[in-house]
Amino acid sequence: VDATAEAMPFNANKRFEYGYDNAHAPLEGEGVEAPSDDVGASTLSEMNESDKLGTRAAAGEPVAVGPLDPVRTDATARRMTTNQGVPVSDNQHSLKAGLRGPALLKDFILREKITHFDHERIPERVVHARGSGAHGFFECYAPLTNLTRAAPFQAKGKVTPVFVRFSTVQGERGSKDTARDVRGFAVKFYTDEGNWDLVGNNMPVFFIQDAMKFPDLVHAVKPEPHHQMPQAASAHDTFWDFVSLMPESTHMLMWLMSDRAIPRSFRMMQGFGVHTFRFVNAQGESRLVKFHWTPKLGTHALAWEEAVKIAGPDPDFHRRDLWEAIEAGEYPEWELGLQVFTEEDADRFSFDVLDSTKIIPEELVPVQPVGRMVLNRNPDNFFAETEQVAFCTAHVVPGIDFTNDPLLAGRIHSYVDTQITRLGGPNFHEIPINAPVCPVHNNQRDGAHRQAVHRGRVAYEPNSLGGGCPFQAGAAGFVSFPEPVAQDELRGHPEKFAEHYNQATLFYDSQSPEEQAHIAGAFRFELSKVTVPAVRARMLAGLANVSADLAAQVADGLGMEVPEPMPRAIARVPKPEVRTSEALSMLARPGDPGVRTRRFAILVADGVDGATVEAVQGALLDAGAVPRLMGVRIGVCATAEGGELDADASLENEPGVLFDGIIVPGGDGNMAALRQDARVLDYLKEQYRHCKALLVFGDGDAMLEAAGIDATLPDGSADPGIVFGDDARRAIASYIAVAGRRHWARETDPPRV
Ligand code: HDE
Repeated sequence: VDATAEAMPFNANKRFEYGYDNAHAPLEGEGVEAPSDDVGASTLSEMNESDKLGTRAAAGEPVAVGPLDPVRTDATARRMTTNQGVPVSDNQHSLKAGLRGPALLKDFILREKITHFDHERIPERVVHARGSGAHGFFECYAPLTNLTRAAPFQAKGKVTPVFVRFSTVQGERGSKDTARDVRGFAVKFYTDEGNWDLVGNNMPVFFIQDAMKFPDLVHAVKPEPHHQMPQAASAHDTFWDFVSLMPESTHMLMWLMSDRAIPRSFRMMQGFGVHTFRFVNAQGESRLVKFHWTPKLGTHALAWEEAVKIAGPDPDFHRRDLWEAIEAGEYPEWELGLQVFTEEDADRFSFDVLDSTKIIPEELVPVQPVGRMVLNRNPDNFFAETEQVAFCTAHVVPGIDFTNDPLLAGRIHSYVDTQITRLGGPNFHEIPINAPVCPVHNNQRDGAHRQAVHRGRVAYEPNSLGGGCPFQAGAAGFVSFPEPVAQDELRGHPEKFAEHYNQATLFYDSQSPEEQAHIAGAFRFELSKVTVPAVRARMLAGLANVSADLAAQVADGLGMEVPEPMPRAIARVPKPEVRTSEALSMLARPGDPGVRTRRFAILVADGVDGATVEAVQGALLDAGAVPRLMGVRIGVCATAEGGELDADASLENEPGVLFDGIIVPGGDGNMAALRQDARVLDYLKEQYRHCKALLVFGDGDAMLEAAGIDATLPDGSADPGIVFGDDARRAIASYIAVAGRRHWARETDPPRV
């Protein structure tokens, strides 16, 4: 019998069932040859050299591949064993008393396999359950020694390995990526002085001011407890009931109802540390600081209807996008910026910097770039890395300290605490993805699943039997900033915390008309899902304090009147320093609006003009975009010139919502097959509705007409997002110039097409 996989289109270990062999036991010697010993290999990964381990950073980028190497395993050319290392001879059959007899209890191999399987799930994160991670590095632009002694900022060009996890908040582990939601943006810096976790979000503010309200918020937004609906959605009664009773959430609601809550990609969203943190330098001097991550590709969003439709064909849309970009060597990059200010500056602001529902407008404290972060390696194993990574706000390093933000205080407790349940004990710091890259020595001992083998009899301090080790680091260690506290213990909050609307107004007033329309549309959609009219009315009363215009639009969309504005909690409303801020509008600061890494569908069918396809494909590839040939079905189609093209995807397996742009090449009456396919018309309509750019050759204008698409904007001017390919070369160039952004000007409410 030829045992090569190609020659045996069946389970080679069950060959007897296919008449090759009558034996029910493995052939003698089969599956038990000892692998040749790798002389000199000292780690599992060295013994298991394979291509997978070759996915390393380019030269000069010393990322965190080193510390994980000893635990990376690869089964290539290895025999199968039990968890105890016992070679397994037959992985197909349980041990039985006779071929038709009962299975035997002593089959430890079956029992080990099933027992392990029975326990292979761990609890999902109570929030941020759905996420995707990647490895990379942070590189410092210039030393910040005057501000902080934190290790990553000590020298120009210093590189610190990082692991980053992006997430949605409300949905369960398997929920859709494109829900309207806040995105988590958690960065673990493996510094020389221990791990620093900057556990942020893609929005710079939060719903609540005090950790005391966090369980209430999460219970309100998660699926309702009686029937566990809806999944990964805030559009339901309990969420709006809660937030309408918590006016402090109004500012965050503006962000959540904006397009920031439906990012185009994890690679195209900002990140924020949210709280005010503290930097402390070697002299013990302190400055207050806010952290900002700005994506190199710019901040871009989906259209709401598109986000809803993507959730069907590709619930993994963001996970896939991140994975594919890194595999393709298109490493996502962010710049880290800081807002640095003093306590005296903070005292002068009209808001409290300890209040996480407030930003510090960039007009008051500019953001200074201090370094960049590049993600350049996908995890080897989702569970081992992305699922087991444990971010904790309590993980700070010398030079970084907390402020008295009452939301942060609760987080410092919560993250460590939650890992004890999720990861099954207090030793989660030893799981390879969580382990620091610097040595760890203390007298903490034992606990479930201890990995370290502590030598000697001393596990206390002071000691003389162990030479006094490990010894305290003194001033070289983490020294808490000696912030004076001289107040009575009490429950409550400072006066400025009671101002809830100024910055919600600032946010709304800083948006472009298109962005404002999307915010109004999102409130309308969400509140239309609220079944209790009094909750809708209460929310409208809150919005009336933000903007009369917004409240009126939302009320109109719900068929309601705008009620009296909700009474304000603060007697004298402080005057805001800033009325509009460009930094708050994604469209005002789109960053790079190019086509790099964007996905394009080129429709093909028999009779397609092959030369056009080739030209478009080549130009898109040159621009760093990802063109896909989209057929009525996958496989070969004939070009007008008599050549052949191989369609990568079909209208059925990759619907148009998964693409940033669409190209209809000419040829044979624009490919008769496509014109007869109703899905093509839907495809074109959706591209148009979601304001993406279209490039149409030949008599494709007839196809647009059939789809009801008008190439003029509501104001009568030509739609710059629809390019006609009369002169192929010029058309392709002008298409690429406009195809990286959305053409919102064509949007009407309700849609025309
Ligand atoms: Fe979290 N949060 N959070 N959070 N959070 C968790 O920790 C919590 C808050 C954020 O990819 C949990 O390991 C409290 C703000 C991210 O693994 C938990 C409060 C911000 C992630 C927890 C907040 C965040 C979490 C759940 C209010 C932005 C995912 C599992 C006092 C600055 C990290 C876990 C990852 C995860 C608690 C508020 C961001 C329960 C008590 C504000 C990105 O510990």
